[in-house]
Amino acid sequence: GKYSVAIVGATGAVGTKMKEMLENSSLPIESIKFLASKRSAGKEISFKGVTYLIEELVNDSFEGVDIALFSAGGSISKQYANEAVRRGCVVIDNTSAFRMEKDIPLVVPEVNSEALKNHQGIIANPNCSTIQMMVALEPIRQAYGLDRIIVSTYQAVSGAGMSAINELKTQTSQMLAGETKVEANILPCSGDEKHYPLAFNALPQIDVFSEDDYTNEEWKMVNETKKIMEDDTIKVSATCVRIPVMTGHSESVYIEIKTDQVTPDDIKNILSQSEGIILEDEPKEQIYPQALTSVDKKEVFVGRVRRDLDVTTGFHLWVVSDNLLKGAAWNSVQIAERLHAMSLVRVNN
Ligand code: A2P
Ligand code: 11C
Repeated sequence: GKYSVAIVGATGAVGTKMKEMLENSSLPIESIKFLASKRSAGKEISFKGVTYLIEELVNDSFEGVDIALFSAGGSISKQYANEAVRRGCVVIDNTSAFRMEKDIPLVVPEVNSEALKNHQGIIANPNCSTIQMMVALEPIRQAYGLDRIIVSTYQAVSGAGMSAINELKTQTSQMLAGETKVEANILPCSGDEKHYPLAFNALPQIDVFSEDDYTNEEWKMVNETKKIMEDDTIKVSATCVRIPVMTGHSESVYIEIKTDQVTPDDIKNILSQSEGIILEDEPKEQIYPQALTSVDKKEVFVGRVRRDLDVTTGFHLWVVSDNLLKGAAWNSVQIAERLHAMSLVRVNN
């Protein structure tokens, strides 16, 4: 049959992209509704050339809905996801609300689609910076085993939502106009006490600080990796940094594999044949992944593949993807397409 679909947070940075991904999806859609806060209720939104009115999110919004894509923040997911499931709706949640819950699958389709089989109504979409790293590393792990990951990220402001995008735009134009002191009210993290300008800056804080002086964003990369790869023994450390880029997260990834005698060409060969990856790695031609050229693309771009100079099993890679697409909206819609293909669009397993 065809599905009734809802987007929760339809006016947001990710919600807007969810709509675009659904417009281009093979998922058979019978009807669709766009949910947001009271502030947006009644505003117009167009889908496949038809105009819809945004509706205020309430529990009964999910009556008769088969699939809901959530991206309105963790607290909204905690409040409404189970209400949706109770009404027979499968929830694909793009927030951190349920990711680490044991019985909730955390899915990157290229890596662990099989985990969808155990879903009980809610499926979690991983953090954007985790997703692109998983797509790049899973083929290498399959071929050679993976012992350790050390990653530093260069993350775009759109990951922090529409208000953060607007804050960076304002600060940038103020600084270009010669103002020396610009206001900061949102970044690095709306839930923290101090705020710093991102314009012409680099902020080594994404989300709030937690155990061992790592931030939550860094812990997400550690814990989600182990869950998605189903291996608690992989060593992972992360440093997450926000930079003044609009869209496209970049990552410097160092890995140690479990096999000797592997060359960078071996790794490039594997990556070039893997689902969801585009290898861009021609140093002589100055070809490598860039945030700007990743925008509006669904794939993960990998380049700068090279051996470590000291560790024989060590390699370095540069991994870039559109954080709003593969990092969020596309991964969620891709999960919906897989659920459909696997006949899993139902809440009772
Ligand atoms: P609204 O635009 O009506 O505030 P972003 O991540 O870009 O900041 O977007 C957040 C999304 O979550 C927006 O679509 C926003 O809708 C939605 N949202 C925020 N608070 C609520 C709420 N209380 N109920 C429903 N949707 C909400
Ligand atoms: C960022 N990765 O770039 C974050 C956004 O856990 O879903 C996604 C936060 C999350 O700010």
